[in-house]
Amino acid sequence: GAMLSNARQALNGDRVLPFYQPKLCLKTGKVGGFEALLRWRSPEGEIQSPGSIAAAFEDVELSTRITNRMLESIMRDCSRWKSKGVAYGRIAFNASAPDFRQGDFAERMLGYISAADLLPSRFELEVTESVFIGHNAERIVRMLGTLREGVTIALDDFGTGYASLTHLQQFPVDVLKIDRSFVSPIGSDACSGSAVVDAVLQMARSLGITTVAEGVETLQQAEYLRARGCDIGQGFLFGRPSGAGQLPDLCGRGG
Ligand code: G
Ligand code: G
Ligand code: NA
Ligand code: MN
Repeated sequence: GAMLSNARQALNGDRVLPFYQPKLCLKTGKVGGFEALLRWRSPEGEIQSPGSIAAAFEDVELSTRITNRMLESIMRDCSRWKSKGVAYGRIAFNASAPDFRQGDFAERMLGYISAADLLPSRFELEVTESVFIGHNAERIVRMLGTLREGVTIALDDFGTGYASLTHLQQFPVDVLKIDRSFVSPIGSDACSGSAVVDAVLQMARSLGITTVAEGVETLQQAEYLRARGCDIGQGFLFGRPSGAGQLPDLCGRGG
């Protein structure tokens, strides 16, 4: 389809790049890191969102190429920031289910990090629950275990799709990202608070899992989440995804 051919042409033309969106500690208001989000440039030079090539994330060959390309660019950016003393914190990147079909996925991710002479603890892998569906669970647990020698593992879009508490028990995750569809209604006329968000925060706390709220757009949402112990916020209130060049302005210095 058009999505796959757009993705292939963007990869072949070196028109795939990471944008970075800040993640803030809700307690201190400090930037603790960023999520790297794919963008691609159309042949006319316009920046496009990944929705327009989403089918590529379901394809083994293309999702592998995309993840590799993103990691190469992320490592290049991080090396530059490190040499300039930019305190970029921890960088999250995304992988999709087909990436895990490659037996050496975990080693490859760690390889990119060590080749750039960076620490695994500076990186976080975001996966959705689809990674856990229809695959050999033992194999996935082993891969996540290998990565987890340093890399933080986050469960993305939590509460949508296959959301199952079984997954939390079976798969080792450090972070839950509460999907934006639960955060957005908070503070609207119809919704002063969110029982689902409250319950997820409470459950995560008792499991010792760090929580991130996605899609935070208002001060009221940020304050609601902070008051209930949500650790980290991400959303347009704190900053939109932007090119690597903008990142140093959002960071402190010295690490
Ligand atoms: O940035 P935007 O909201 O348009 O992202 C749309 C979707 O694409 C999100 O679900 C996001 O998780 C996903 N996405 C963004 N970047 C990457 C990436 O590098 N790899 C994978 N697998 N998914 C990504
Ligand atoms: O699935 P994932 O959570 O990775 O998707 C993140 C996507 O959500 C990114 O494409 C990003 O552009 C988008 N996004 C980030 N913050 C906000 C926000 O505050 N509001 C909305 N509507 N979208 C956001
Ligand atoms: Na994500
Ligand atoms: Mn998400």
